[in-house]
Amino acid sequence: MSIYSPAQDWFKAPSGGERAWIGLALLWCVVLTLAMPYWHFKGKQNSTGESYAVEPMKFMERVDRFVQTNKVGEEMGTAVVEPSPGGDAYLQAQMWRWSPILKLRKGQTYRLHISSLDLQHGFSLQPVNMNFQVLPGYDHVLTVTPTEAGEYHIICNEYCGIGHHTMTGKIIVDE
Ligand SMILES: [Cu+2]
Repeated sequence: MSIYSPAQDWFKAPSGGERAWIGLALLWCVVLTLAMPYWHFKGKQNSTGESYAVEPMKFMERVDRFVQTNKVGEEMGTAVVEPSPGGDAYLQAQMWRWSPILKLRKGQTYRLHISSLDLQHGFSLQPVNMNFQVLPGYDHVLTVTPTEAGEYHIICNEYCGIGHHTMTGKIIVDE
């Protein structure tokens, strides 16, 4: 309860500049609301939302099988794996590493399966700045076609504990 009650006629309808700004803000709300579904369907770097339920241990088994069949090398204890063009590629997130290192070919399309073994992580691909949530229990499939050769770095952009800042990975794209 306030000390003084407000005057009975406290409400003054907005007018002039105030009215214009309210209208502008409202219009912008409408534009952004429409932009969300539009971009979901038209944005070229969006996920199609393709995802499947998967038990973390089952996903780990698939990743292991993928690594065993397609391994081409090793870098600092992490397997370097080259999936067949047009095929499936797997990327596993866990505290606090991304594995394996993927070797892709420019212009080829891959089905990239991403999931986490423990808790929520954030897949952030640099320097192109593509970001996706990585959740345990979900196999999130991204259809990717690298358009430029080079080395891309993956960082975790979802705080996941004491070693979060060391959680980095790599994708190599060859010509
Ligand atoms: Cu993480």
